[in-house]
Amino acid sequence: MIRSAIALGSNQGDSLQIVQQSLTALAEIPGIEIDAVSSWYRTKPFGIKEPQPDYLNGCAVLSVAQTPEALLTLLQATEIQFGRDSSSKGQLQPRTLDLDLLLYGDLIVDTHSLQIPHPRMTERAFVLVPLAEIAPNWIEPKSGQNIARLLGEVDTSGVTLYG
Ligand code: PH2
Ligand code: MG
Ligand code: MG
Repeated sequence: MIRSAIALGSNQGDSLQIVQQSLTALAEIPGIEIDAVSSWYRTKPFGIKEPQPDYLNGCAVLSVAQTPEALLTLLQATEIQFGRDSSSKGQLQPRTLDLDLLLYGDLIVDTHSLQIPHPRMTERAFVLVPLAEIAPNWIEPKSGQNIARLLGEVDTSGVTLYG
């Protein structure tokens, strides 16, 4: 099994229920085990120009038997299962569920359909705050720096504990 990290996000519908149930659904897939789940955070929309509701964000560490490509396909299927609009436009529209593949061991993948580590994770406090809770020592292989160190370089003011 390979250790992999994912980010969860939702800013439409019953977000807390959606992210929690999506983890239950992922745990039921053969070859996927959930090793750690972060706290949930309420976060200001980041990098989006139009006004949009706050997000609920968190991260999970998984052990997976799947290849990165197969894991991505399963994450996308789970997004759709939880009501994600499958049309490709509206990338930055509000969504019921966004599951992003962040890290897969220390692998670097750079293809059209898949980039690992997630190319924007190092600038996103809404990813680094929860990820640093559960995987502070994991080295992001492109920067060569661990998650705790990367967290020290971003503005975390838009990220607060949920609830
Ligand atoms: N996801 C994005 C863009 N901006 N901002 C926050 N706060 N949370 C997200 O999950 C998020 C975002 C693209 O997927
Ligand atoms: Mg995303
Ligand atoms: Mg996504």
